[in-house]
Amino acid sequence: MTGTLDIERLGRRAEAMIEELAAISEEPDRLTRRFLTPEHKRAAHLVAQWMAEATMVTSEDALGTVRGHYAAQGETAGANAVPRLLVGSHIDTVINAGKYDGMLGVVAGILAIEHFRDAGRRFPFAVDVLAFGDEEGSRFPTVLSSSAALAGTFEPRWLDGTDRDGITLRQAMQDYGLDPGAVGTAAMARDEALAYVEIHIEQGPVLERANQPIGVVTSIAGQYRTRVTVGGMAGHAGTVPMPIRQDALLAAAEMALAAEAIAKARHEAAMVATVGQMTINPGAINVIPDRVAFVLDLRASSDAPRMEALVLFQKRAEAIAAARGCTVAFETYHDCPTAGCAPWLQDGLVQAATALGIDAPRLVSGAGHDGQSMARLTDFAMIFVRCKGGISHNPAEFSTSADMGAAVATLIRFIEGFDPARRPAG
Ligand code: HGY
Ligand code: MN
Ligand code: MN
Repeated sequence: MTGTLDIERLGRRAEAMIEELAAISEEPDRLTRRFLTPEHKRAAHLVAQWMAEATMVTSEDALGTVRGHYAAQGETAGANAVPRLLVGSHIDTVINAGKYDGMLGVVAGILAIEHFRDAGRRFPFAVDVLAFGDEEGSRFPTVLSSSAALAGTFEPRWLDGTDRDGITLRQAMQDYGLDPGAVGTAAMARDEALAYVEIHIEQGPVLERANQPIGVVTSIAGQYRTRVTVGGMAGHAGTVPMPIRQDALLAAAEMALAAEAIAKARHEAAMVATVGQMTINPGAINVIPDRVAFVLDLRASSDAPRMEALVLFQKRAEAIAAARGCTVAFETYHDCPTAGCAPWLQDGLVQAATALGIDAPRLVSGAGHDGQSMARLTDFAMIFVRCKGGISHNPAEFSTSADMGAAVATLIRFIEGFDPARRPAG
């Protein structure tokens, strides 16, 4: 062990670094930092600077992920295929975001390496700290794309997805200074990745209700993102009688309510359904909408009920469209299965917390995380940090420096005790 840890100081450092990142936004009066924007690049440069100061060798991969490499004991400069423990999270945000979602995990990894730098501590394995740029999927119709690239599961068709301004991911990558043709170079060899560990705010109320600063995640709920496009008939708001309207918006609204009813009926599967984004055409006050597109975000704690629910929703939506003389089309562009956290890593995190006198409960994550991508490459686990009122994806998102310090300290103890040989065979 590298001596006692100053948890309060670690927490204050985390808070200060998070504040610096929070000042980098596309919008003056709220935090929004989408993938491959100039603000993403500024945040990436700041994170790379912190990594370098912590004596990590920094690089940027083909998807813009910033990677900080803390060399293993005796590792020669430029050595290839060095087995490494991966630690990280994302630095992109939703629209009008909180400061902690994603950023905490990157900052925590950097603070852990800073601690080892100060203690002159190296390990038989390297440690890579990762700052992913597209976890939220708030710009392109992709989700978790940068961690997918590292895991080797990036899909070339994603390059043709466009943002709200019609810019393709391919073009945005080129504008950012990346080569879309080089995406494959981001993939890490399976035998290089020993495990992936992520610190993240809980984004829910469980730890606050249990009065615990941190928890250990058992699994991450699977999720669909399905674009629903409803076609109707434009008409004059003043002259078309109600019974003969083909109003695409009202059909879409009824479909959203159907999704809500389906999710409420499957509460035993912790099912949740959300429509957070909707476009209405032509969008004129006095014109009956003729085309409405929305995205259904559908999640559950296991995959079977989630699949059943999507089929049921599509049936109900088709019936609603038919009854209103409208059409409906579906495109599921994100289908991420439930991902289980490796028990041996969970146990390592619980032991690390226990060594600090913290009794970390285990809990499920309803929110998605880069760990779902990384699960396709290696075993993964997560530490959750209590957040005020469980509020997230909201500027009111808040975690205390003491709780963040406890999470960073737990990560430090986990890395010190990490032994890849404990990974179960097979
Ligand atoms: O949507 C999610 O669960 C995550 O915040 N991307
Ligand atoms: Mn988020
Ligand atoms: Mn997140």
